[in-house]
Amino acid sequence: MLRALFLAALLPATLTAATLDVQVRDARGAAVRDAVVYAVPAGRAPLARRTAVMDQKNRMFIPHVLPVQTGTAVSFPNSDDVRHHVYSFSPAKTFQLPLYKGTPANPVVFDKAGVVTLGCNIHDSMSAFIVVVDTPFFEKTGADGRVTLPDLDAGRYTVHVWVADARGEPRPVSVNLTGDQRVQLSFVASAHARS
Ligand SMILES: [Cu+2]
Repeated sequence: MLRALFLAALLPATLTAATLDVQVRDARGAAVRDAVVYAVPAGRAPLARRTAVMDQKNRMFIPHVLPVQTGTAVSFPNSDDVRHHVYSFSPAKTFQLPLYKGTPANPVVFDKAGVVTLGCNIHDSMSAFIVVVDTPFFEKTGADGRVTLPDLDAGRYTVHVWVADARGEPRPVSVNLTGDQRVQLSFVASAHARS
């Protein structure tokens, strides 16, 4: 057992883990920002990030899109001087944090996969999305519409893309990673999140 671990440690990371490069564009070919790309393993997903933060600043939620793994505890600090009243009616997580300032004592645990739409009862313009996924392998695209998911163990994965305001998600893609490869995928989202 010990010897096997030692040998594994000697192998360069590139030989034991695969990397996924994913590009998301809209129908016109423009890069889509803030798309959530996530790879769900066929077997049991390891638990990684367990906490996250959804801040409120200048009467906005920051970030606008927050991907988390199922089971993650999210804290909702209010960094403004005015009070906010955070709520969600989404089936994946229905909750509210009545009018408050500062940081609520208890974070909210997102224990069910799905998209949770956030709002504030006081400020109608405040909105954000928490995208709860059954995998620790996720990332958000930047302005170039690209993400890299590194360190994926060998095995079969289903790669999904979620885009706010899109008319339906692009069809998920199944990939079989051997643990020693770099795979490129591209998706077309039916509508641009923000133009
Ligand atoms: Cu508010």
